[in-house]
Amino acid sequence: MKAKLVADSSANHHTLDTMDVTYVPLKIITDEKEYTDNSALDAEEMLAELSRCKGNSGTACPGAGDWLNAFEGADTVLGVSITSGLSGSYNAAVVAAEEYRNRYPDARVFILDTLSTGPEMQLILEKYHQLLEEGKDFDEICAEVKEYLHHTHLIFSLASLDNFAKNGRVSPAVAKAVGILGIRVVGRASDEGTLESQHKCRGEKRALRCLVATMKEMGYHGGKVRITHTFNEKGASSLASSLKALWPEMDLSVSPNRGLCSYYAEMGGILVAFES
Ligand code: X90
Repeated sequence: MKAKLVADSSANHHTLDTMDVTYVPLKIITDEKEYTDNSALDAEEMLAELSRCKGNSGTACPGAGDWLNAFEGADTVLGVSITSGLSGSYNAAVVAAEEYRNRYPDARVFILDTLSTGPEMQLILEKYHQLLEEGKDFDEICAEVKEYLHHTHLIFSLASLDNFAKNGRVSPAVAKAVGILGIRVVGRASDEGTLESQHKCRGEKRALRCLVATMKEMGYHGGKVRITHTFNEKGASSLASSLKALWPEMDLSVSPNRGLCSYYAEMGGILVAFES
């Protein structure tokens, strides 16, 4: 079996021990320039250019053709996408899956709509990898990963929702309340796969405490945690230390957001995916 793991770039390009992941890039687009969210993108430079650029900006999901190219060469495709509640990426992947099966009738393709993004997609990729290593067959893997998604969650602390509002992915009223200096919005990916703002916190310290409390409320009890951040190593490490103090045995990693998540989470943003 030649199995391939495929994800759109909102999963933040991370590596697995013994297997490659093929990433399908989203794009970040301004009046002046188009950024492709691949491994060559310099996200810091992109954010600096975006903050200087007065005009509009937005994003675009991959097309079916991009997903199709990524599937090429596999007889089994295990894919994962950003939430269909905010992006067309999942739909494009489903169209591509259909076309791939037409081209190669023996091929098996499964795409999971995470109703989430970023580090929660990382947890899913790790789960696919684990199940393959355990020698599970295609149907078992699909069933188990769907079940796993009931036990993974995404919460966040963001200092700005400007880019969400600009793209009509959150209401202007919600975005405005966060724009105030020093205010962080803490919330989660809703069951529908949209942004749900839950608390406004004054200052990062309070926001980080709020994240820990939210994890406990949502049933975290020592499972895996994946933290990603947009140029906020300090905040992410401080959160990691607070968690380690409570659950010393936990499996935790901290890594940077890449292009797409950096664009929406903006400077200082922290995303936390965890198992319940
Ligand atoms: O198709 C496109 O153009 C991409 C649209 C993506 C919109 C959402 C990106 C979210 C990035 C920000 C914080 C977490 C929010 C969670 C909501 C599910 C990460």
